[in-house]
Amino acid sequence: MVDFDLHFPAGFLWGTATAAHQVEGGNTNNNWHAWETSGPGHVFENQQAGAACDWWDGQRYLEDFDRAAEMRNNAHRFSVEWSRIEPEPGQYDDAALQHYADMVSALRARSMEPLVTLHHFSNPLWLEKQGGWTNETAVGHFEQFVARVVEALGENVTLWCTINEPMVYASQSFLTGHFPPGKKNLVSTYRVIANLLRGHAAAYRAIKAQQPNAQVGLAKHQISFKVNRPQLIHAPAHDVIRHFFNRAIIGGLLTGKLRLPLRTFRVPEAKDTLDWIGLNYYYRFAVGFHPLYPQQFFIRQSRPKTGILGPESVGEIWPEGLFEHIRWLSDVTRKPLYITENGVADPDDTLRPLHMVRSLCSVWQAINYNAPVKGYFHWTLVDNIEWSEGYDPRFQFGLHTCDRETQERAKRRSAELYGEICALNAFTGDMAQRYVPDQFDELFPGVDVQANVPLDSPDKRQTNEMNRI
Ligand code: IFM
Repeated sequence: MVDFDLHFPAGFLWGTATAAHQVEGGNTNNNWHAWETSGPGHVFENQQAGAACDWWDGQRYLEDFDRAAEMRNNAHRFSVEWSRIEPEPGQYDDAALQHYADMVSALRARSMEPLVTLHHFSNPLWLEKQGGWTNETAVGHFEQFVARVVEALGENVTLWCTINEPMVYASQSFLTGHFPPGKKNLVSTYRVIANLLRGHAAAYRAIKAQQPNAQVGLAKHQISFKVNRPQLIHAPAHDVIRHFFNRAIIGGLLTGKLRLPLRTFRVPEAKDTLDWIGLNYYYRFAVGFHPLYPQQFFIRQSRPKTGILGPESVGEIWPEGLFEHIRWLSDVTRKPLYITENGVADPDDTLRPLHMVRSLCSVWQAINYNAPVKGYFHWTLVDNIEWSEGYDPRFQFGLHTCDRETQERAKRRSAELYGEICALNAFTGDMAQRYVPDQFDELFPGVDVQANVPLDSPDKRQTNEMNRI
């Protein structure tokens, strides 16, 4: 057996991430329900979230938190649903707030740290009717909502995520039209990005006013990009899209200036409003200049033709990209970093164990370059509704399956692997041998060189130390 351990720092948080609309069920007062029911063509096979994973009426979050505890998770990231807590402007539902307080207590009872997301794609219908985030009044509404949630959950939550994936939300809702309200308008996209940044800043201050010691951040989705050839022609397109998608918001948080292609917004209140930065990472795309895409600054993105390819609509699955994003985000923000989401859609669980290993090797490598990574939240705990992709089985991201008709769950093998990693706070050679034996040589090249050395040889141990990664 090859002997090595990749240890993670003491106190590292291990968890999974979920989002309210994707797991709760019965959310009928938000923009996503309106979108699902006003198709056709909005969601895969015109599906609706329905009961989802039944975390609301059936309180099945309790059994799923047990599953997380069984995986020896010491943290969980979930989001609160604005439309439940504030069903009409200024009217708060105490029972809904109590439900979330109960979820927090259930996590604490299982020795899990809650990380609470305040906005994860869904808006109350009343907000949507006012223009949603295109209207700057959303900022003040969000601030008041956040203050109410913080008051209700109190000191039991100290880790807050203001907004999940602002660039994904803005571009899917207002540029590609895949999310509600299904618009394709660059001016609105820009306005939404600026307002989300303002919303984050307002939420940051609202949280700090009540909890000066709270740790507040946001979850930033980063994409890896590969430049098409010839690079001389395509590199500028790459630089524009990388700046737009990966860097502009971060720049806004650091400088108070949101520099988007052809337009800069001044958002001075956003400066210095980060205690930590969250990284959501999934895919790599190939990008290049294309004369037929004027509405997208003449940029076309496609997936590279080689590598691990999941469903047609997503990019190349390239776990090693985590390293570059961790390095860049921690270098520029100089803040602690959480991997707030990372995972792979894989109904048969054939890719997930290797994906998890390659991802965590990348995280470990970044930590060994002194990146201050504090935790890892796998997306996701149980299969759930994947927004416009609905319940399409090709988009099952769960460590556990979830049959939405019967609500039965089953553990995938990768949940066993994750449980072992979390329990030991390390990934070991023994785990690699058992979970990804076929890929071992590819993952740890060089270990074979010593194949003839007796197992207990100190030389071999030393060589393996050197060959970690
Ligand atoms: O399911 C989503 C999640 O809501 C946001 N980040 C990406 C996940 C997988 O696509």
